[in-house]
Amino acid sequence: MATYQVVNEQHGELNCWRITSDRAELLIAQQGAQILSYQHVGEPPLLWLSDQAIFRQGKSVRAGVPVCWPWFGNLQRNPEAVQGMFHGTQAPAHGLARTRDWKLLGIEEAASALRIEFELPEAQGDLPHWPHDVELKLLIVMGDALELTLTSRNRGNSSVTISQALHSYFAVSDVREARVEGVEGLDYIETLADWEQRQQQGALTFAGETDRIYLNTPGQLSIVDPHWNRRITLNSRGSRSAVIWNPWTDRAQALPDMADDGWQRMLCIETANVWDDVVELKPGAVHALHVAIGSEGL
Ligand code: TA6
Repeated sequence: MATYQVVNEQHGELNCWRITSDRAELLIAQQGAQILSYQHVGEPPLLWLSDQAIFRQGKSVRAGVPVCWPWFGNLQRNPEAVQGMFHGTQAPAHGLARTRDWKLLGIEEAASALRIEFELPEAQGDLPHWPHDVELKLLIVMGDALELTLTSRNRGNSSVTISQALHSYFAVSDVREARVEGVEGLDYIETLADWEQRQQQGALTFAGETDRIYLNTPGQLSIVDPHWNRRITLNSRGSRSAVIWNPWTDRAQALPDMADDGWQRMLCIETANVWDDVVELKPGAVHALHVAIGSEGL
């Protein structure tokens, strides 16, 4: 990475940075340390940014990679150990981290890659109704792949149990033509049919609303996009579960920050620690959730 440029930009109410290298361009918001878009030079976007995205404080942007932490989705659907960590009455969907301002620790060049690091200082005892002391950092490395590492270190004296996800929105030419490989034969939770456990037959293709938790996931999942002649690869560590989501027609229409046909151009594969894969952090313990996102021709 010979040269790179960092430009501070305001999008609606959100403070953002646009980081451009000779290979790629990344847009990231201070709120949630949320990547909003990412694109390799000469390729269609890799991460999707909704045409109707709303850039407002306290609201996660429909784009890129929201960080879901210290719980995923509806808290009531999490194991009791995760629920018991929150002492409030109104638990926001997908936790507390995605709507709070993170601190940019630094941007530096190392070994032909760019390292961008954020921290959520509030996780050390100052999150509303979540009185635990965890050092929470997100490291983003822009190199041959886009690497994300979300690290939680329990600084307190008692165990902390979390669920989490890197809720990544991928850009596809048309979700109806795309498929996800790596899930063949896996058990999954079908959240749209009473959270029933089922088994995946073959690769996953899309013909309707999809919202599933895949269990015991392998180290690599990929999205095959024939029209764009592209395979997006996700290589993960520290995760044995993944959520795959597409809202399809009716749900997309109900979302104020997604165009009615926006569902056609996106697909979420969320590298996660959910269901029976939640993380118990003993005092002093560290857990790193990692994904490297790359792309190659078919
Ligand atoms: O990851 C899937 C999911 O939990 C869906 O159920 C859907 O609600 C989606 O995330 C988006 O959630 P959000 O709170 O960002 O609208």
